[in-house]
Amino acid sequence: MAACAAHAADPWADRVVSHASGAGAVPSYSDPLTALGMPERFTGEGVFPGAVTPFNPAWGGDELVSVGAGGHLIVAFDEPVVDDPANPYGLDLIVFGNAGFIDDFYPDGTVRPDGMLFGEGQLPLVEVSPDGVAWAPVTARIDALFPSLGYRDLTDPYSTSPGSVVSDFTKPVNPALNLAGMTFAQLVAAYDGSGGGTGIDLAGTGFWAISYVRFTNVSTSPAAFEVEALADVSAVPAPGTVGLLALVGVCASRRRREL
Ligand SMILES: [Ca+2]
Ligand SMILES: [Ca+2]
Ligand SMILES: [Ca+2]
Repeated sequence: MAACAAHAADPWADRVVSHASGAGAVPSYSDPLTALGMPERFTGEGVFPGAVTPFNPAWGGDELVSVGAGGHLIVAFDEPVVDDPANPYGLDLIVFGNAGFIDDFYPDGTVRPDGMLFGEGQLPLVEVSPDGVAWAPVTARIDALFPSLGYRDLTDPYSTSPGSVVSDFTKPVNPALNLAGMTFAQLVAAYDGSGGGTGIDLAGTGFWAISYVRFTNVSTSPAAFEVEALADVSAVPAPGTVGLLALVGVCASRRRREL
């Protein structure tokens, strides 16, 4: 029931604990509060409006925070992020950035054969903690794969209007996926309903649940990474479990009828 309660609240980061811009941070991305709440589905409002796709990542000044060399960002979740065995691909936490695929076939939207990104950030040290005191590092190349996708029903990677079917920002992309050379339609299909982002597995940290995430820019020369949002992955019970739950539901309703 604890897991149900956790997901009844919102799955996004809730508080900024600490932030230092560091050297080389993008000046227009200076507000750490932009890392809280849901990832962006639509960007560039009032300037160049467009749906967020892996070819058109979020870029608004009110959407991203940049962390330069020597800087850091610590955010907290009100509900713990759990290393739940029912989380897809073992991934428990998703971090969204502003990297996008370079499109050699603009405006068709085709991932280059080498899968090259633009806006990819400096690789930070990412650590997690249950209490903000004890920390453990995780393996995560954030602000790179997988670029965000706001909608599932767009055919134009540079759509100037929103789609009508939203993606799931709490569902990780299959980390084994190789998107090289894919068209936008193939990419949307491959995301399988996910809204993208970098998936992180808490296994191996020694923590079964965490509430704090710390990003530290350990670069020695001015270089930055950007954080757009964080999400707690939604657990997906195995088919057998769903069957069992359905059975319990049937039993409960039958019992009610008998009473
Ligand atoms: Ca939250
Ligand atoms: Ca944001
Ligand atoms: Ca896990």
